[in-house]
Amino acid sequence: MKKQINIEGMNCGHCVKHVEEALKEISGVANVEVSLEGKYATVELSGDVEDSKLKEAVEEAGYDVIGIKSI
Ligand SMILES: [Cu+2]
Repeated sequence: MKKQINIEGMNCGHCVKHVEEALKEISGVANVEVSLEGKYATVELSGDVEDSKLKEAVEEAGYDVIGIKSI
């Protein structure tokens, strides 16, 4: 299962890495790709992960989550 997380507040490669690392730490997240231009992260899930958990990780890293959808 894949989900797209729309994120506000990333403005450089450092932000991208920061978000990537925050999401990769969640168990059940198998892969993460972040688009700086598109302002989103795509996560590949190997198990069940609540949207709230994804949101929390991004917000704790210092960015805003606008929305999460399955893709
Ligand atoms: Cu940055």
